[in-house]
Amino acid sequence: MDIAQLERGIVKGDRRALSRAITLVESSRADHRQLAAELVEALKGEGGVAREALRIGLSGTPGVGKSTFIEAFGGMLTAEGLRVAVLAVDPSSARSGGSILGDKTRMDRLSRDPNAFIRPSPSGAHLGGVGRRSREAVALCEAAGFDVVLIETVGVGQSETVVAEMADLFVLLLAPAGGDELQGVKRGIMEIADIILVNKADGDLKSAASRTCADYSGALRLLRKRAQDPEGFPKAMMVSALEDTGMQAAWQEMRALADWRRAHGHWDARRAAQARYWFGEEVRQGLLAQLAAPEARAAMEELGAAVAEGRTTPAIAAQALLERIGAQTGKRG
Ligand SMILES: Nc1nc2c(ncn2[C@@H]2O[C@H](COP(=O)(O)OP(=O)(O)OP(=O)(O)O)[C@@H](O)[C@H]2O)c(=O)[nH]1
Ligand SMILES: [Mg+2]
Repeated sequence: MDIAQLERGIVKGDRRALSRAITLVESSRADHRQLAAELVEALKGEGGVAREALRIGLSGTPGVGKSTFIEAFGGMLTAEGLRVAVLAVDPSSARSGGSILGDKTRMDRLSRDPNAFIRPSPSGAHLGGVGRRSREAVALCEAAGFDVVLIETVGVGQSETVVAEMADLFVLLLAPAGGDELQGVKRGIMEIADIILVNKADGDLKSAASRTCADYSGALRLLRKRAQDPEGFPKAMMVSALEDTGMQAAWQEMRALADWRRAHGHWDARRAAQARYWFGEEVRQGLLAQLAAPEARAAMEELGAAVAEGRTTPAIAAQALLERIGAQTGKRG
């Protein structure tokens, strides 16, 4: 694996090099991890404002219309001459074969568009690994010169938070609610949303979409004001991915918000805070990996037995274990 060659390919915008690099960052092999880390580090110099993509996190429950939306929205962007990358983050790996097939037909035009790059989520990964892989894949797309990177996730579990930590904007896609109940959107998700798009505002669903949009506009106004928002944000809007309506308006709002944040220092501040967050995550993941190593597990077993038999206390045994792991780290340099 020639990292320098991959790097040159990515900087030129070579899609095959980008694909291979993403495969590399998705690998869990230790030697691949090392190469991937080096590649991302090498490409960091290629960043800078000129190559900074707008990273948009997009979340929504299964069936809300994410794929259909990305097809319409992404198509609009490439028609404007922008290059668009689409990455999927799927911590559950519960995606059925049907869904992937569905994506192929729902993103048919975009997947054949030379200005678009679509990468489905890697399967069989736990959330900690998924976060790192996706974040590195985003960095690769950025270095490859994409103007917009869409990071899609199914709205289950904590994946929204993970995606929000790698996106400049977070968009929540909702479907029209039947009756007048608010959908079970968790407060935490509402609090990280920058724009709520009520999809399927078409045909019979239009009036329900309109009510849902009003409900969420109201709910958003009740949230605590955030420093990173100009007047009027976060906001709820209606779109129809199927009929391709509201896409321009949604894009205008996203750009307006991104421009305002850039002009007021929030853009850089957010990226800096995210870098710090991912540093902490790497450290935590690294420590967990150390605990999973055979020697650590053996020590855990041994000291655990000692605690169970009352030969020592949990606190003293834990100290002993952590010291042993610390000693190992020292030896490995
Ligand atoms: N009426 C209407 N139907 C839509 C719209 N967008 C998507 N749909 C339909 O909703 C269904 C689900 O759409 P998808 O785009 O596959 O939804 P998804 O969120 O990607 O679903 P998962 O990939 O399973 O999480 C499909 O039958 C779409 O045709 C819309 O704007 N209006
Ligand atoms: Mg989908």
